[in-house]
Amino acid sequence: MTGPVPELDERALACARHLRDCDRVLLASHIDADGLTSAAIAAQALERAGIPFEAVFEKQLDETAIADIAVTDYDTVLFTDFGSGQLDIISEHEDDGAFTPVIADHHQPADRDTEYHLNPLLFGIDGASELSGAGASYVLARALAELTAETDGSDPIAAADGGTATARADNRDLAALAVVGAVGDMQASGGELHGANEGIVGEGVDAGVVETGTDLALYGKQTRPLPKLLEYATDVRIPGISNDQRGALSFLDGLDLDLKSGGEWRCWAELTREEQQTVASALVKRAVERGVPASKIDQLVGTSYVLSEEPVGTELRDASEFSTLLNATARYERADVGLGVCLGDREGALERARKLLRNHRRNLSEGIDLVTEEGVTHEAHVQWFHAEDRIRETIVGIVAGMAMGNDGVSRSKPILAFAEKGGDGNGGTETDAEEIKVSGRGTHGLVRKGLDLSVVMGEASRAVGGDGGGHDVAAGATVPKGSEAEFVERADEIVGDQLS
Ligand SMILES: [Mn+2]
Repeated sequence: MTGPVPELDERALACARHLRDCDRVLLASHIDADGLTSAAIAAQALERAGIPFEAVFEKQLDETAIADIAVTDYDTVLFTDFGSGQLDIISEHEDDGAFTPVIADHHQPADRDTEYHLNPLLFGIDGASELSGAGASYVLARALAELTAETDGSDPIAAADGGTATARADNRDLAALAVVGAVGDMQASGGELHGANEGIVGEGVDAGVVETGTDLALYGKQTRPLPKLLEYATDVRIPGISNDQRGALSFLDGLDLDLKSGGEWRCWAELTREEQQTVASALVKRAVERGVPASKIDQLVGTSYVLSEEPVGTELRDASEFSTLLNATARYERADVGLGVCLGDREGALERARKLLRNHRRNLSEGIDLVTEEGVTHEAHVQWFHAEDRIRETIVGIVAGMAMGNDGVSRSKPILAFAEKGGDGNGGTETDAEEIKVSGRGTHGLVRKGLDLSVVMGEASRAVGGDGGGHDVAAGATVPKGSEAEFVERADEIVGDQLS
């Protein structure tokens, strides 16, 4: 077999052989866009291979979650998009004979290994930028199909009607979900996917489920009316258009194009190629005139990943809009809805997912209003606010990042945002939280000056009896209630050292 990632072939086949011989499997996956697409890929591969399974989702695969999995009477557990980092705990249960783990993950492995462990990092492939959890699951899915074909002695469905059916028979149709997972895990850097991910994109293109092209790199090409597409695009700030409703409208009005249909603004995806080119060149021209640096202007264009079998004008057609929709279901712990959308439920699940995304956007804007109205407290090197139970802990970090730059919220200091764990974000709920979630957000400019929030959040939280970590520009921690002031003091010191 030459799978999409040849380095992983042998291990993937070993994992697939073990799964094939199981009477049934428990599928456990992470709740985020990559975890949901991982589960959807694994679920379809298991189903097509005739292996019964049940799926469970966890926000965090901690000791308790693994113990809960161990007491089920499944002999084999397939972990997707997590499991590697928890191998120390998982292996203890394996040693006790609780279950055999099969792991398709891309995170840094703990200091133990196991036989059926499929992770790009074990084979010299970067798990942060070249292969996602969904990608690892896809490699496994391709291996499962390979075994099925061997057993049947042929490609039965392919023989009957070729084309798409071939893609289904060898699971290459699942490449579309793997691309959504990789994009959801922010693996498209510099506007495109790289390395092992490129191999998967290639299989998706061959299978007719993915189309790539050079296109405007703005979010919302399928679903946002043109003025909103331009107004909300703030990764590359174009003065007079970004964050400027009237500016965006007058820019479009100034083009010699008919961009409305039935009185409504059209979406980017509905424009002809010529119309798109006219808008894009006018946008670039405007950016140049307004002094946007060339390196920034380059970022206006990137590779688009289109799911060609999905209808034009829906979130599902664009990998980045699809992954945003999935993240919205994940943030509100509706993995069932996200999985349903991935598995093709285009009515109930899709409508519920859209509603979750609308609510999510409303929660974000209400959260930003709250922070802007109440303001933040400025220390020497950091600024902070405490949302208590008025902003949901799962979104307080995004709110903090988006509020930076608003009145009174500086972009020259990192921001720390506290929220009670377990709150619903509506206030007034009796959460009796013992634990407080802290999210830290910086800017890339601060990171270039030495800021590393993963260190700040990790050290400051451990100093007060909590724990945390993450990335240089964004990190999180959990601390005991009542330790917030001490946490801020420690964080302020560490940031001061980093930026000095
Ligand atoms: Mn992932």
